Amino acid sequence: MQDTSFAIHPGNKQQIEGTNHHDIGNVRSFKKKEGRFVFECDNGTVNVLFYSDSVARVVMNQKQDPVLEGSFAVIKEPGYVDVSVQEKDEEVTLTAQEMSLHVLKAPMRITFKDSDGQIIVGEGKKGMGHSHEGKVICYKEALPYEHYYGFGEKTGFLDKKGEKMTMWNTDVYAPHNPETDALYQSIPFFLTLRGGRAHGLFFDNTGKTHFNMRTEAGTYSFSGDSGQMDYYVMAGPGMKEVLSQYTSLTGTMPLPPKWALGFHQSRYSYETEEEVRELVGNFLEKSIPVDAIYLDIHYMDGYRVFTFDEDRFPNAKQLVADLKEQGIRLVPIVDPGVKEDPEYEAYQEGVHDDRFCKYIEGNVYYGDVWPGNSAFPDFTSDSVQKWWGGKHKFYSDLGIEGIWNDMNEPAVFNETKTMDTKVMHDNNGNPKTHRELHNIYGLKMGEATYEGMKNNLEGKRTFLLTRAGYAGVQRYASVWTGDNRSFWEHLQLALPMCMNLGMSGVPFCGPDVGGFAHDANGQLLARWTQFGTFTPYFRNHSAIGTLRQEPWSFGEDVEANVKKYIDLRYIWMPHLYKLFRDASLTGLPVMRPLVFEYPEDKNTFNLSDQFMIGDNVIVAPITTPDTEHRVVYLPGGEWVNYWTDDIQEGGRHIMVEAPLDTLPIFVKADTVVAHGSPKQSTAVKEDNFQLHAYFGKIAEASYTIYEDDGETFGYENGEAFEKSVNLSYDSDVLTITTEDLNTRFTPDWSEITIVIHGAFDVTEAALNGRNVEMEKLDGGKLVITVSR
Ligand code: MIG
Repeated sequence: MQDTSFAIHPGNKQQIEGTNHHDIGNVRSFKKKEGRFVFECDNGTVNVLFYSDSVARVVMNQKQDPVLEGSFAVIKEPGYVDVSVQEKDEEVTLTAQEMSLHVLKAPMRITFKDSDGQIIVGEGKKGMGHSHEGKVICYKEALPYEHYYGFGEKTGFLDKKGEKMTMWNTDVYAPHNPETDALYQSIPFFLTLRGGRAHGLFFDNTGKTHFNMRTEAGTYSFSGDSGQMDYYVMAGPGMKEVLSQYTSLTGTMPLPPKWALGFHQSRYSYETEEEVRELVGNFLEKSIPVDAIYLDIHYMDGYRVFTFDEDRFPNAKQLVADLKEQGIRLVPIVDPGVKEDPEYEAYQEGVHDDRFCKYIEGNVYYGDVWPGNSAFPDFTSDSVQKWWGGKHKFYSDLGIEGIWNDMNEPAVFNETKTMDTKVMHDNNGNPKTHRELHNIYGLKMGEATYEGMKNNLEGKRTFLLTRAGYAGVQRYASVWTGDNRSFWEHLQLALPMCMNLGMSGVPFCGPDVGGFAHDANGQLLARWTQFGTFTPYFRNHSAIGTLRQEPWSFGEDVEANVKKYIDLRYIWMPHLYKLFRDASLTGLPVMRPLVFEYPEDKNTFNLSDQFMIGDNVIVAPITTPDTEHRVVYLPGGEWVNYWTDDIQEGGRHIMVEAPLDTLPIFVKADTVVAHGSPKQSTAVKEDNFQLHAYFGKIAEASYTIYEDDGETFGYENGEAFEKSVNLSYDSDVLTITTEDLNTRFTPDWSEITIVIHGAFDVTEAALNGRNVEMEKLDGGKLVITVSR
């Protein structure tokens, strides 16, 4: 009935939000207890804990003492933080180095301030509260000029001001549109930008949660249908600091194997071994790079996970080996549903060893998914984690190194689209209902899979792709944005969605290139592939029954266009790999909105149709049909058109020409990007490492090269190559200085080709104090080759 006008029947009165809850009331007592601060209030107990000088946690429980253990997202322990306490009649002040909490007593209201005494975020008329039904809510003061980013995987524009959002992992096949709310991922974290200053807020609640950023009344709120009010405030002061603080709590992405960064080809489904071999043959024959091919649900025997259908795939091991010879990995899909079949090993083991989700009464929960009636592993138990991870030996023994997790919201074919919320999760002996833990099912499946594969691969990095997740999912998996469609609107939608995932701690993300459902067309595929070149995750995928969408599916012109951009991905690979390495250390996203770099520039606040790669490259895809021009915003400074070397003065919008085979790209003047060469896959050795420096007014630029073997964890023991290169020029002399920072890994390439763009007057060059030869090309380009 929701799809007809019946949905707005006058009899359907909705409860007005916030009218039915009790305020936390007054503080009755305050004490310090074992490193935390305890406030007993009229309507609940509040604990405050510090995780660092700039991260504090507030937990409110209306029924019992706040539960501080057992977060699924946070892997950091509260730190020893020097906090000075001041108690007055009306207020308690807790002061750490970078942040202080001012707790008004009657009623309890918390204001967070920075070390200058400026308000980070405060509360006003309303603060924390709870309702009879066990809902918890918190209101914060909102200022008219602030902006919100993050919230994981949401449709709509970049800035979430004015939005109302729900977190409840949901399989949404219906076309995603601006009012599609809950999707596959739930990341209840956001950054607030307030007049150039930023702070973060993470609401760690694994049930259904709501964010109301419709701030007209001067407040925003976040609430949970179950669980505690449990949130962290990160003091910033910049957006980058906030993300580092958030990922210091929830973890950063491990450095993926390099092949995971290549171009991936998928289809629901490549159904037989022959089809896969033919597909690979096409890529090789056409010299289109590819690093991974996906096997969707048809590879299995009756959709039983940990099996291959032996008619369709008579020799999976040989297939995997032959593909690997060509530098291509096979990535099979693994869904959580285990077919109810007493003659099937995974089901037998699951029942026998009590691995499945059950009702409190002890009966196994069954839901209908691809294999029919199925049971669902209870990933909240460590023993199930081990069992499931170990089962992946089936794949690793075949030579498989990467896994694709789907349907792990979990999705079930029924009215509610998921598991019965009454199901009980074991949670290592601390049982909780599915209602309370729904949003972590995908995260915990990802953990089991990642850890299992990592263990099985004995020192090789694994790759996991997941559809569902919760805060912290970045520790295990990359995320694709689910079932989009081959609509231009969905290409547009993917930009802010991926940028906000990046600002939610998930740097490794991307949409299905070309669109999953609906028929693609050549122009859309070409433009979408251009965008995909610069999304951290780059996979072409399409649904059963839709037009084929492989690079050659729409004629030669489109094929050449698509190939140009897949090649470009490999040209940019050394730079992207370095940005992934940085992201794995700092938590800062590879793909980021301009506001992340230019938080003082109002033109960037809601800029949703262009993005940055790292801190110096702007990419402005074409996202509408038959369009060969677009406006690009360039922030203050000088920007170099990547294709023409033209220098543009920033701080303005410019009109850019973008014929069908052109993706507008701008590099910030006086910065460097690293390039390699196009190749069939990342398995092919790189023998043409280049640094491109774009000189502007400052005439100075630097870069730190990062390389490692791309497939083992050796880098964790320092087996990497790092070298800094500094370039500057003064009137007509170019000075290059290099420094080896780490040479414990030896790259495939032995020379670095330095290409300087915009060095018109240079007549001489010196490398570490000695004259070097240089080659002058047209257009102010200069080429110098230095040894590694
Ligand atoms: O449509 O496994 O989002 O990528 O191809 C339901 C089949 C199941 C949903 C995934 C999609 C995948 C498909 N799956």
